[in-house]
Amino acid sequence: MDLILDSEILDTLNTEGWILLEDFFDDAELAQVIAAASGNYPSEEEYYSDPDQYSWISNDPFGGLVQFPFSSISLNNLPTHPKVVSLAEQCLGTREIRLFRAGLQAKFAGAADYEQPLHYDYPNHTLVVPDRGRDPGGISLFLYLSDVTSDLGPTYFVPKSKAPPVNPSVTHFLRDPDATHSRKDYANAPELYEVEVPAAGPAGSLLVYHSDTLHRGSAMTAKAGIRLTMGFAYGGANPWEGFQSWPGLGEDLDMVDFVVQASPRQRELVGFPGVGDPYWTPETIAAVEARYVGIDLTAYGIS
Ligand SMILES: O=C(O)CCC(=O)C(=O)O
Ligand SMILES: [Fe+2]
Repeated sequence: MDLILDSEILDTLNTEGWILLEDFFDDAELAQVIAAASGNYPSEEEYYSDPDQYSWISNDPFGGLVQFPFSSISLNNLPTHPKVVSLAEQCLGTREIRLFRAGLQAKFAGAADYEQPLHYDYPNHTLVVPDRGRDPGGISLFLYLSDVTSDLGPTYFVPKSKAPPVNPSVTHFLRDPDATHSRKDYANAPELYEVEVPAAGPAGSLLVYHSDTLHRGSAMTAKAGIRLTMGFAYGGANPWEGFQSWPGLGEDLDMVDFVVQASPRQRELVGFPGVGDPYWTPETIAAVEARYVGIDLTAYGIS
């Protein structure tokens, strides 16, 4: 396993529950990804000159979400980039991991209310509760494709050292001490908002946090401006964990393009049988080659 993080940073992730790594990719790689990602959205000038034309962005805080697979190979390869995979393996302490989800998200200041209550990500990434002593739990990541300044909606975190222990009965914590709510898994906890910290950082930063770290998306207070990120999540290769369904996208032509050019390890991260899996026989290799035109399955052959 390649070690991407030095032990001090890994300790910070484990004790505080989140880290922000600047300059994770080299400049040329990052520039290519930013250019491809930006193509999915109006520019700042285009949006603010006629916001009504882009109602898909403003009608809902997740309106600017475009989920994997994308129509660009450089974007498709990013969530399973070898450096990201090594990082995820190191953070989760195992090679037995899966990509749970990936998506580009653009938020435009003034377009929608991006404020969220403090929450954990695990309740919609696993059907049980992470047990970090015994299983790897999960991690969520955001690659910043634009500068995320304090007025452009940085994610806020309650460091684990200041957070209450996870109580699986409560997953969302509201700022207003008097807020009423009908869900029994919501609680009022204004004190947590006193100790939260923003994860602001320049384009190229990679935010990594545990699925049981309290965090929230925040309002964009700038008059204008775009926050562009790619978010993704990894966790254990278990049927009780996940988010998007990759087999359900099997007929999506962007998924087909991704699979054809991906490495065996990239394919494994979205659920393909790995090299050496008993699934692979001369017959199945021929059948999968027939399904995916142009795929090279040499690595799966019995040598
Ligand atoms: O967009 C963000 O900063 C965080 C979003 C988030 O935490 C979520 O949607 O679960
Ligand atoms: Fe979240």
